[in-house]
Amino acid sequence: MCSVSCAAGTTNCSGVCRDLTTDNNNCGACGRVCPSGQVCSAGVCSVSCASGTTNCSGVCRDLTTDNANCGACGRVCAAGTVCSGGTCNVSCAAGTTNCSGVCRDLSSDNNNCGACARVCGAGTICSSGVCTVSCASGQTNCSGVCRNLLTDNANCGVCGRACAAGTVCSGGTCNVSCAAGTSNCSGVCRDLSSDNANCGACARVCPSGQVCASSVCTVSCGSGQTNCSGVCRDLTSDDSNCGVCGRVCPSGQVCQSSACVVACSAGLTNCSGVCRNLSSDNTNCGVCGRVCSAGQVCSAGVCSVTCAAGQTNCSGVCRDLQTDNANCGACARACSAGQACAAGTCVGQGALRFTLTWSTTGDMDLHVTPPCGTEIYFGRSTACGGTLDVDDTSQRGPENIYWPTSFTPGRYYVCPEAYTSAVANTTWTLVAIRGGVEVARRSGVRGRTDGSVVCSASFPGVIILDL
Ligand SMILES: [Ca+2]
Repeated sequence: MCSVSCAAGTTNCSGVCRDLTTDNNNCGACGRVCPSGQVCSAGVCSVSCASGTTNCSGVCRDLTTDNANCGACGRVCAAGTVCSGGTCNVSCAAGTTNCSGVCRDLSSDNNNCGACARVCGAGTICSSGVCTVSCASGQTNCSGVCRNLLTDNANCGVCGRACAAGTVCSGGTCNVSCAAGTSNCSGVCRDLSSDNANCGACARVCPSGQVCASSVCTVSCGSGQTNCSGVCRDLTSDDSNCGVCGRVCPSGQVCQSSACVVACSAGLTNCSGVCRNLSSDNTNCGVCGRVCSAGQVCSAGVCSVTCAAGQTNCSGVCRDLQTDNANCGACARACSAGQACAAGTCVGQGALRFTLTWSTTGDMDLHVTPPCGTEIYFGRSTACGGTLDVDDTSQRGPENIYWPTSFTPGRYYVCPEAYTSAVANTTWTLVAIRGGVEVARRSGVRGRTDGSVVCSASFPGVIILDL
């Protein structure tokens, strides 16, 4: 007799091959009909389609790979093309493989795991191209599919959290822009240096047999790189492939010299798994493990009998009271969370700050006009989400305006104003700190002492910053 041999992903239901994941009349099992008002999604009758699929006339479709609904319901790819990433192409995008005319992600497709038509058995899931009982490190089981929550726009941070239009998933949060080192390619953050489908530029696809290495398509990975499932990785520094392909460093750790180590913030060094300040740590002075002798202190990375100029001995440790958050202006005077120590004073830091200091005692003022157009200064301490939290009237600053949690990107006018004659022609310094990182530093003098000229493009010596 004639028998039916169904393609991978479909099941023989009384002689007809059905896709049990999406067929409303055979949902999850042959003959199981979804009630009126429900659709079959991932083999379950539901009131709405699962994350990653779209309801097209009552059937849940994956618009990224469905040749009959490519990018939009009803958009059919022409003969000779396949739907990949939501557009009809002559070949499948990197990371996917043409399996009988459909682009499949062999790394996560339970019906095409590691190879076309290789179906994972009951109780297993496809992770990194292997049927396993649980998802590999760095991936999370979202309704039976292993997802990378750091970059998946449909599962960003947690399963099912889809990023809104205009945002992309980067580092597990939906952002308006991609994190450093990645570029926004049609709404997905891509590493152009290593992405075979976006090599050196968005949508520049490496030919079959080639890989993207250092933003160039080549026949093999360059020196210092290793081919991990078709992507060139630097195993010495790749947090997702540390030492060997697929080894993901745990949260809080980074890959250094092929090993997952504790991630230290700027100015600190990992000494056997503990972050140390080598400039002031008496037991790790200059290098890890160098202990200063009794009677000595570590100052600027050198064991000395006294602290270097500009530093103060606080209980045997040399501190810079101008900048040390734990000893700001005086030993043991700690700034609060969300603050930074600037010129010996705790100031608001947050998402963005402008901090002004000057060289002679007196009253300078900081005026800032953010994109909203309302000036922030001593006469209006809060506007447009920004706040003047420190107004110095007698010393050398600081004077500080900051945005605690977020700020509006755009053009900022920053105006250092000499309020009294005592500070006319004093040298001022302005720093802009965005997200804890200094993005601008300017110095100058201000001769006029008329107090409160409106801060705009015509202000003498205005600092214009596009942030
Ligand atoms: Ca002032």
